Amino acid sequence: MDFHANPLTAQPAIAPDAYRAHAREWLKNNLPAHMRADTLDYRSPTLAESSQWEAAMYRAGLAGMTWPVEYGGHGLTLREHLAVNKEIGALAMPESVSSIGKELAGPIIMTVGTEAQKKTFLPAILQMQNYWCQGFSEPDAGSDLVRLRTRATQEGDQWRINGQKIWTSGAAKAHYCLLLTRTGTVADKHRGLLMFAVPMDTPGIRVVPIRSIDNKESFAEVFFDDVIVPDSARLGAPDEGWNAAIRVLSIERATNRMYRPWRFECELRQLVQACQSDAQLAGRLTESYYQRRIGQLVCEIDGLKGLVEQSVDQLLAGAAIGARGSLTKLYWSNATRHSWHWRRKSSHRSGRPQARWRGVPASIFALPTCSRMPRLSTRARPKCNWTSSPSALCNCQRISDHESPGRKFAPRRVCRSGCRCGR
Ligand SMILES: Cc1cc2nc3c(=O)[nH]c(=O)nc-3n(CC(O)[C@H](O)[C@H](O)COP(=O)(O)OP(=O)(O)OC[C@H]3O[C@@H](n4cnc5c(N)ncnc54)[C@H](O)[C@@H]3O)c2cc1C
Repeated sequence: MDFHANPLTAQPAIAPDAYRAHAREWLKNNLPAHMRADTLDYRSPTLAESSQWEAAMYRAGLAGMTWPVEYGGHGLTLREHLAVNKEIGALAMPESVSSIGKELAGPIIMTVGTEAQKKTFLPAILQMQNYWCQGFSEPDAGSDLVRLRTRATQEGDQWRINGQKIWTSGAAKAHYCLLLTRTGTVADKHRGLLMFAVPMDTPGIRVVPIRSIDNKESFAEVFFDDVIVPDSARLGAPDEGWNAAIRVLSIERATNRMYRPWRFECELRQLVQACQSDAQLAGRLTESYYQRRIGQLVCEIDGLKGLVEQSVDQLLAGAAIGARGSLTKLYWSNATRHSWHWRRKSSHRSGRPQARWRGVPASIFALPTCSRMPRLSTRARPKCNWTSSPSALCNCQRISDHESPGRKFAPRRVCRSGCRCGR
């Protein structure tokens, strides 16, 4: 692959529209065919290929737009970031393999990191020289993050870390972990939390992959047994960990993967085109069921676009995003679910599952939602084994809302067969 840096990015003050046009042109000319999920040539890129591709995007000015020039960024604003993300969304290109570094670790290092940490980590993230994972969730501290127990104890000018994290995306390939720890007791709740940048090759760190229902190992449990890190690995002041974590989470909800609505739009367009080119599926498009589904998705996509644009306006005006960040995540989750549900249903009814939308990512089943769970599989579903015990949980830990929509915490019937049917 031959990637050329675009001279446009060296110019000051380009209008966002011109920047967007530059992004469109560059992506169109440089995205390898085998990385386009809407072509027959598509194959899942290797880590090295993704890394090479993202480094080239950075050199062309399509990553690190808002980061200061002294830390390797392009010194632009969220307007240009949004403009580029619209074009990234418009193409069926692979997800970033370094989004935790670029979109979570980078911004928080920029906010609370020391000058030495900024100079060390930020350019390396943009140049795809290191990957990050996010060590926040624990077995007993998920939504209620303040219950986390992973403990950091200061010993002179170093820290000893003991504990366990779970659902750590990309832990197996990560070079660094953005780790949230506790210096006091669990009773201290939001106080006594401390964040670190921990090298994943530090002795005492053990990564145990979690195999998800789609047979992938994108998550892991990460164990910390007497892990010693120097004080220079600390991100922010002791006791400032909660504020740093909240910043990370608000970035995650509001500005991370801003391209989502434009990507949904792209996928929906491809799906409709695929249906139109297939005699059996084309008929489905005239059915009111599918028309309602498409209409619903279009509304959700438009709503999500509006939220993203408003968040950018608010951030540029220096205002806090507040609840809009959570709303964006909720809209995104619902649109993801509805989109996959519709794909499954259309391919199942036609009897011709399309390669493009055959695999439902397991992660969508863990997304927050107010809608019903889609079925996990339309084929070879094992017979369910129902129980009426209100206290019983499904073996796959998923609570049924089939029989009692809206009462997810008090199901009347749950599946006990361990078939992972989602019911
Ligand atoms: C795709 C994906 C990637 C992830 N990657 C990472 C990662 O890299 N690093 C990381 O640290 N974590 C990661 N997570 C984990 C993450 O964000 C957890 O899903 C989150 O911490 C929730 O924890 P939990 O699974 O224990 O659910 P729980 O906290 O047990 O919640 C289960 C359900 O109960 C609901 N619930 C919980 N408390 C309440 C309440 N008080 N009132 C009403 N409803 C409630 C929740 O909304 C949810 O529906 C990832 C998750 C997903 C889906």
